Amino acid sequence: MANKIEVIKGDITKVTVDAIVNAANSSLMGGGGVDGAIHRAGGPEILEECKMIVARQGGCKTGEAVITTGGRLPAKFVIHTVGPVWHGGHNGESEKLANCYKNALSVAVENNCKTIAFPNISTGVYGFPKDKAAIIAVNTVTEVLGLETSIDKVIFVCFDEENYQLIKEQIAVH
Ligand code: AR6
Repeated sequence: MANKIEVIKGDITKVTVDAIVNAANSSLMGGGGVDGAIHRAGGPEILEECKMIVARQGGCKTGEAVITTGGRLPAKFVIHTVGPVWHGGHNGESEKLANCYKNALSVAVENNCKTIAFPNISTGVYGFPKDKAAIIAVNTVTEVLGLETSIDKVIFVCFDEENYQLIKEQIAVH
């Protein structure tokens, strides 16, 4: 399974894969961080599809995932998931973060995506400790790859050096 997981340092909006994952918020109306970067680079089509999803189901709950076009991005799709806000760790944060990875990958499989890139969900504005988040991210993706044989590659795209090193360490453990 480990040979299907990669880590790179960089900007997820530049990565050519079937789907990139967005660390969104439950409004699905865009924001700062990676969410802002994805909407800026992908163009207005992504927000248009988010609006249709909101009209249909009223946003996206923490831990859940929805899919839109990739618009002008090199990726075909954007899978929007909503990470938990860190409140000290006794609020189900770890389980919610694991659900983000699980549900994003299920949506990817349902849409025949074989290559998927993830940012470090919740480790920016939402304040999830990066070391804990890296363990959950790599453990969860490894588990799913053991079950979902249709996925060829999962790439962690880390924007900062600390996340890059932490994810690299976790991949080495598996
Ligand atoms: N490519 C890859 N990773 C990035 C990029 C990029 N272009 N830009 C930032 N990151 P954050 P969150 C990394 O704050 O903590 C938004 O406003 C960043 O270094 O984007 O889940 C949403 O609308 C960090 O490691 O997401 C929500 O309101 C990681 O992406 C809220 O922030 C996540 O940081 C979500 O907060």
